[in-house]
Amino acid sequence: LRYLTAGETHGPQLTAIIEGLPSQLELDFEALNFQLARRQKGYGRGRRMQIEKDTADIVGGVRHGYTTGAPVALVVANNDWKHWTKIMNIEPMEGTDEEKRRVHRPRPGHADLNGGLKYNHKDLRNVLERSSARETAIRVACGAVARQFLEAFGIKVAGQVIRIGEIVAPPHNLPLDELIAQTEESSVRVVDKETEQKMEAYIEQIKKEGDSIGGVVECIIEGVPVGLGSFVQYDRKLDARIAQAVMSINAFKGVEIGIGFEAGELRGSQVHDEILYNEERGYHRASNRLGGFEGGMTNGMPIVVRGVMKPIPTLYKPLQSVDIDTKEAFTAQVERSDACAVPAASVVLESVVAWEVAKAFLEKFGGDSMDEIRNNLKNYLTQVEQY
Ligand code: EPS
Repeated sequence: LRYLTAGETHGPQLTAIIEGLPSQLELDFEALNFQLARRQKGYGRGRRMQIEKDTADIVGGVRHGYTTGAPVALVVANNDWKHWTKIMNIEPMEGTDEEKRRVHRPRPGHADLNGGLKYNHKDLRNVLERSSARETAIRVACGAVARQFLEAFGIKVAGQVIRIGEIVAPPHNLPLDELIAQTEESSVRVVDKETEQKMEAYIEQIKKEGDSIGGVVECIIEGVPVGLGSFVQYDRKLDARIAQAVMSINAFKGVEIGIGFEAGELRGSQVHDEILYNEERGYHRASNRLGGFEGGMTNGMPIVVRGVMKPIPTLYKPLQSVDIDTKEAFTAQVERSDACAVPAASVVLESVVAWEVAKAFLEKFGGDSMDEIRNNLKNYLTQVEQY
């Protein structure tokens, strides 16, 4: 299972091709678009999100509501494109730098300068158009397909915001369905209403000061069978693949599985999850500090992954940089930006983790149709039960 994406933030559309999906997967188009809408929400988003109303068009690989086994092609249109048709035209364009909206002032924290140097672009727009986090819209569309595949096997995906800047959400023990329902009602994807208010006020303050703020988001996946991924080779360890996927989300600077970095502060007896057995549940763990992974494999406990997002680098408060034409210092002017995109990043995290789990699931139980996969899973679960 794999996908590639193409498209620029102010181009006509984002495109993805998913290859390796089995046939007979029923796709719920409304549920797919619901995931795109979730990513657009969240307190702290800027003006661009008022322009976009993201929906995914499926233009290949699906017939009468079911996948055929052929590559699935997805398209998410950019509404903002109509304001950029000349500037983003694929045909050669005459005109001044101003008319072309040439960018020669790299923004600190963005891909602009490194990308310009690497690809030898004197117009940094050629870098920023593709490096923009707009691309996460199509990644969420792919993740939504993976999520529906997992749901067909009773696997559920949830997410929540753990921290925005100084404000931390208190821990809770809600069942997954409750967590999903309550975070959906929250402007910042937290359960606790007091925390929500504090986070909103905090984002307002940051915005007023012309600044931006990041945070920590968490993804939980329940119902995953034991034994996805493998210890036998570095690139088959599923926790490692998830880490790569999380770090590939724009602006993410770190990833943790389970208690993550806290494991470096605690003793072994405080970290490892004791093994229990009973008829009903079979083997399970007394706790889940290791976030569902031992030896690069799922252990049947919920997968718990956290990622940290840095503050968005486009600031109203000017930061110093150097003009690539004159080599002179300047302080950046900003047209529009999000002050905080952490709630949206929570949805992106869910999407990329769901994708990696779906991929590992298909590797283990792989078949060309949903029926074949169901049979493979059933045989394996019987084997595990009888172990
Ligand atoms: C982004 C900059 C902003 C964001 C954009 C990501 O876009 P613009 O430059 O058009 O104002 O709104 O995010 C999205 C469009 C989106 O769908 O999330 C950036 O530089 O990464």
